[in-house]
Amino acid sequence: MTSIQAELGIIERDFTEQVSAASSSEELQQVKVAFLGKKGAVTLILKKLGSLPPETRPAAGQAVNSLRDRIEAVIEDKRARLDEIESEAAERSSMVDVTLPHRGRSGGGVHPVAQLTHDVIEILAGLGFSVALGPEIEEDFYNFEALNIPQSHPARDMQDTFYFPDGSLLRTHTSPVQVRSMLRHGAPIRIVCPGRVYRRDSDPTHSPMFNQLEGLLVDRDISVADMKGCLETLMAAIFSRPLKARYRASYFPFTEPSIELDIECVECSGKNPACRICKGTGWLEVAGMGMVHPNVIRYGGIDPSIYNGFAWGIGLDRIAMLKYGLTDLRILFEGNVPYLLSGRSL
Ligand code: 2U9
Repeated sequence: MTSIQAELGIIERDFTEQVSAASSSEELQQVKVAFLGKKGAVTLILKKLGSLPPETRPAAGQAVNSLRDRIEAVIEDKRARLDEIESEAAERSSMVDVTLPHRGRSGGGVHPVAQLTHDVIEILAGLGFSVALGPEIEEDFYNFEALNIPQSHPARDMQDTFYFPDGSLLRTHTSPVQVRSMLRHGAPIRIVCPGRVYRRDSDPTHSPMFNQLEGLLVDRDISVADMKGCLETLMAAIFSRPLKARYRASYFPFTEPSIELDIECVECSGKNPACRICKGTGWLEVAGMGMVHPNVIRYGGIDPSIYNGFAWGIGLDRIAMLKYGLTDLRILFEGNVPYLLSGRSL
C-alpha cells in the first residue's frame, strides 16, 4: 500500500467519525468544508498527486476521486435526513397544543367609581329609588333653562361648559336626566341618576370629566327632615357606620333652600389637627342638596302647588377617594392596572 492510500484510509476513518457525530446541518456543513473545502483534507491530497512518480499517479488519482465521491454521497444522504429532522422539529415547535391545561388567570378588579356607583344604587333601591339615565350631549333647555338657570344667570359661569358649534353641550351635571324623567313619568317620582359630567376645569384636584350621582324625590308633603334622613342613611351605608352630619346654608338656582352636607372626617373623626384628609377641620364636604325650586318642578311638568320634593348631588370620584383612602384623584382616570386589579368585586 502506497503512503497516499494509507493517508486516504485515515481521512476516510476521520470523516466517518465526524459525519456521524454531526447532529445539525450546520455541523454537517463544517464537516464538508473540513474534507472537501479549498483547504480540506481531500483537496490537499489531490494537490499532492503532482509530486508522485508518474506510474503511481493514475491509481492514486482514482483512489482520491473515489473517496471524494463517497464522501459527497454520504454528506448528501446525511443532509437529507437532517433536513427532515429539522423541519419536523420546527413544525413541532410552532404547533399549539390545544389539549394543555390553561395557566389560570389573575382576578380582575372593579373600578372604585363603578363599585361605589353600584353600592349607592343598591342602598337607594332599598329606599325605593330607581335608576334613570340620559344623554351626555345635552340641550341648553334640560341642562340650564329647566333648572332655573336662564341665559344671563351668573351660575352659567360657575359651571364652565363645553359647547358644540350647534349650541348643544356636554352636560355639566346629571340634573337634565331628572328634568327629562319628570316630564316623562310625572309625580310621584324617586330616581337616582349616576353618570359622567363635563366642566372646563383641569388641575390636580379637578378633571374635565368626572362622575356624579344625583337623586330626586318628588311627592306630596316632603320635608327637609325627609331629605336629611335620606342623605344620612346614604352616607352611613357608604362608609359602613353612622357619621356625624353638619348642614350649611348654600345656594343653587334649582333648590330653595339649598344646603351643603359635611360629614365627620372618615380618617380622624376630628381628632387629628394635622389630618391630611380634612386638613384638621374635622369635617368633609360630601353633598349638595335642597328642596326642589317650584320653578323646576313646573318645568318638569308637575304642579308645584300639589307636589314638592328634594334633590341632591354627590361627586362620586371624591367619595370614592375618601372611601378607598386615595390621595390622588388621577389614579381613578389613569387606568392604573395593578391598582385596579387589587380585588374589589361588585
Ligand atoms: C333637579 C332639581 C334639583 C341637584 C343638586 C347639588 C345640589 C350639588 C354638587 C355635588 C358635588 C355637584 O358633583 S358636585 O360638584 N351638586 O351640590 N345637586 S342639589 O339638584 C337638582 C337636580 C335636578 C330637577
